Amino acid sequence: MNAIFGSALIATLWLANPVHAAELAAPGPMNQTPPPAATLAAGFAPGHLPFSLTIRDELSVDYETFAIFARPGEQVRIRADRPLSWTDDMVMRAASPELDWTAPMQPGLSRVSLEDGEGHVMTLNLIVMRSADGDSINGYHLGSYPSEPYRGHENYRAPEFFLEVDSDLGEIAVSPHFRLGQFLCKQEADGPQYLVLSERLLVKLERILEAANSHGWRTDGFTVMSGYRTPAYNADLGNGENSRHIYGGAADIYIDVDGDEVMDDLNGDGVHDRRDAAALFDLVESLADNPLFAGLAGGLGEYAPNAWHGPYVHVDERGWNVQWGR
Ligand SMILES: [Ca+2]
Ligand SMILES: [Ca+2]
Repeated sequence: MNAIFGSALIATLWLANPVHAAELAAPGPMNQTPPPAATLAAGFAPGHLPFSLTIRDELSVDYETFAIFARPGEQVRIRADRPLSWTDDMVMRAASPELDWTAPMQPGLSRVSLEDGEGHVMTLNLIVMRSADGDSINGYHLGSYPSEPYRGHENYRAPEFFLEVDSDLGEIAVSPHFRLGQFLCKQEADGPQYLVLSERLLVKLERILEAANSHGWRTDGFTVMSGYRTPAYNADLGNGENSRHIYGGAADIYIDVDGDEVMDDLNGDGVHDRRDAAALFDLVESLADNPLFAGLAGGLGEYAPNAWHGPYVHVDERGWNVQWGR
């Protein structure tokens, strides 16, 4: 008797469930491409557009929001895969796939809208950086960068220009799910703070975030426990002088949807510990050969909790894969 009642109840619930109701509905028009259901977590908006840009001939971006950080006067080569119109406060350009931008000499933000003629818009935050003055910039202490780039790699050359960030600029989006202020050094400052930040790291973090949601960890972002570090701050932490953090190419991240400022229980075993960092590490490791991660190789480190921090994972975009922490 109970078994029959139970079956009836399950059947009732099954019919009332809107997911199943949707599955029973007639299919939509053939020209509507359904989202790849197996690859997207319900409710997560990855922020992709139907068009893409290639920035400086090396980084492909198809996000609704992105940022480019440029030296004063830099000629930034930007090519789109179709004609896009360009609009900002000062300039409107006719639609073209050639969107090269000459950075003004004055540091600061230019906000640009790129539109494809079909209503799809990319917001680009173009930020001109400020020149450093030796081991400081506008009174903000940086410390000393290594005089020679690590193993001769160009992306380990000491930066000469830095993003100047006040409280307003810290709030701007640099990609669909990350703000500039999340990457600031924890070093104290009286006035504006300064950092360098790799556009390639932003793409890598967005792709890991999308993969995390596909994996079933529903989250709209990562907590960036440590992003940019000045060489001085990095040295105080006791880190090696070639840390990818001092080049703005690394982020120590965890997932914290419940807001208690430590990594959530990703593996669902009821405790928050190193094994949750391991779960995130395993996910990032599994992406190494994914075509979406071509050109995004870098470091991957797993960290156990201690007295100062919870479990987390280090990711960077140094250009070759290396792992540590296990
Ligand atoms: Ca948490
Ligand atoms: Ca756990």
